[in-house]
Amino acid sequence: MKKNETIAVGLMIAATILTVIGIFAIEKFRLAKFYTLNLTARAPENGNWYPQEFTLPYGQKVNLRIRNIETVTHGFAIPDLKVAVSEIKAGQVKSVQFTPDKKGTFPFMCTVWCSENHMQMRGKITVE
Ligand SMILES: [Cu+2]
Repeated sequence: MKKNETIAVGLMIAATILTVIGIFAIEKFRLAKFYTLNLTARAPENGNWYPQEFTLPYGQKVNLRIRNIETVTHGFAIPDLKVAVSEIKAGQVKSVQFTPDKKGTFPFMCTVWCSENHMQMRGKITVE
């Protein structure tokens, strides 16, 4: 009886560990199919978006990770591709997934009034 209980507890622990590993593996596999791009949000006086110009693959799923390294809130939008992240708070990282469905060069910009240079907080995305 004692031995069976030990086996049962062992199996439960193993099942729990395998479930957790499985969830991470599925998430990793899901995101592996995405073209990932890391974007840093900074007000123009602190260097502006980095990178300020980049290229995305047409028709492929994109995972855009935006990191706000500042002490003010920023926003993000690519109006031509109908992509927007309303608020990225100080220190936050936000991810947005989309598929670029138009070729060309499009502006992207900050959508939150973040500094007196806010209107210059913009960049260019080329989809090809
Ligand atoms: Cu901003």
